[in-house]
Amino acid sequence: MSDLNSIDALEAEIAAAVSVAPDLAALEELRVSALGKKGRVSLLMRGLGQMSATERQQMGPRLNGLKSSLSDAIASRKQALEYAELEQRLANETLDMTRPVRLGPLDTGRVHPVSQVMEELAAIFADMGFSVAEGPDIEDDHHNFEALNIPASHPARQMMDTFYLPPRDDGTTMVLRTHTSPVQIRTMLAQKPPIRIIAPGRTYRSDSDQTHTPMFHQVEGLVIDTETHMGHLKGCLEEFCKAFFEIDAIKMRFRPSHFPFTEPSAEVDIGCARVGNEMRIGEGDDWLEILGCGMVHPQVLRNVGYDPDEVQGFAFGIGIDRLAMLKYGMPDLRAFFDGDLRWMKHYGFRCLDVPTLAGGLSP
Ligand code: 2U9
Repeated sequence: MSDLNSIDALEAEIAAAVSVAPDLAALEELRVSALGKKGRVSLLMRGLGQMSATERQQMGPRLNGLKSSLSDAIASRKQALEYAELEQRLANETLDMTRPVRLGPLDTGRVHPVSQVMEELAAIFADMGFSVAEGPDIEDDHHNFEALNIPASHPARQMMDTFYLPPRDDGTTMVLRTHTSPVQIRTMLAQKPPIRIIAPGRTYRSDSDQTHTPMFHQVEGLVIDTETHMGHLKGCLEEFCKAFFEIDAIKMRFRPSHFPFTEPSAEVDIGCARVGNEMRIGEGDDWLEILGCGMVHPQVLRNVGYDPDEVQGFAFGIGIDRLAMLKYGMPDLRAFFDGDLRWMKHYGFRCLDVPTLAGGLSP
C-alpha cells in the first residue's frame, strides 16, 4: 500500500529519468514501464479498487495527477529529442548545389523547338512587365470574331478558313480559335486597364500546304493604358526583336496594313541577308516579314466596355512556328508535328536549357 510520500518519490524518480532519456527508444521504454498496461503507475491505479472510500478519495486525484504530469514530461522530452534529431540531420545532410548535373535519364527527352521558343518569348516579355494569359482552344463566335470587329462577311468567317464544330442544342456553333485574340478579349472583360499581357498558344485554320499546318502556334500581345501610342508599340517590338534574335542593331520596317481589330495597322519586316539557303538576320539589304501589329481599334475597346477616349492600346501577333524555323534553321514546317524522334533528337532542346535573359536565351 503506497502513501502520498512514496508517490512523490516515484514521480521524482521517473521524471528525472525522463528528463535525461538519451534517445526516443529509451524514452519509449520509460513510458511503457511507467504508464504501459503493466507499468508502475498503472498498477498503482489498479490498486484503487481495493482501497477504502476515504483512502480512494485521497489517492485517486493524486494518482491521476501523477499520470498526467508524467505524460506531459514524456511528451515534452519526446519533442525535444525529435527536434534534436532533426537538427542533427539538417547539420549532416548537405546538398552541393554547385555540382554539375548528372545527365543520364534526364538527357533522353527533348523539349520541342516550339515549346523552347514559347519559353523564350515568355522570358523576353516578362522582362518588359508582361504576364502570360491563356484561354480555351474552343471558342464561341463572339469572342473569336464579333468582339474583334470581324464582320460576318469577313473571309476568315468562311467555312474554308475556320474549323466549325457541329451545332449545339441551343443552336450556337463553336469554333476552334483561329487566333489567340479571344484571350485578350476575355482578359479585357475580366480586368481593368492597365493591361500588359501576351497570349501564346495553339490556333487552328483549315489550311494545309508547305507553309501552313491546320494547327499552328501564335503569340499575341496586348497593352492597354491611358496614354499609349505607336511609339510605345515600335519601342516594344524593337526590344523584342533585339532580345529574340540576340542582336543589338536590328533594322525594322513598318509597312501599312489592315486588320479589322487594329487601326492603324502595320506589318513588320526585319533586315536580313539571304546567303545561299541560309538566312542571316540583322545583315544585308533584304527584308523578312515577321509580325503584324497596330493600335487596338476603338470599336474593339467599346466592345469590352472601355471608353476609347480614356484608354488606348496596341496589339501584335506573331507566328511562333515560323519564328522557331527562322531562329533554329528547321527547313520544313510540317516536320514540326510529325512526332519523329530522330527530328526531335536533332532539333530538340535539353530539358535543362531553360532560356533566361541573364543566362542567354539560346543554348
Ligand atoms: C485584340 C486586339 C487586337 C492582334 C494582332 C496581328 C496584328 C497579326 C498574325 C501574325 C502572324 C497572325 O500568326 S499570324 O498569321 N497576326 O498580324 N495580330 S494585330 O491584334 C489584336 C488582338 C486582340 C483584343
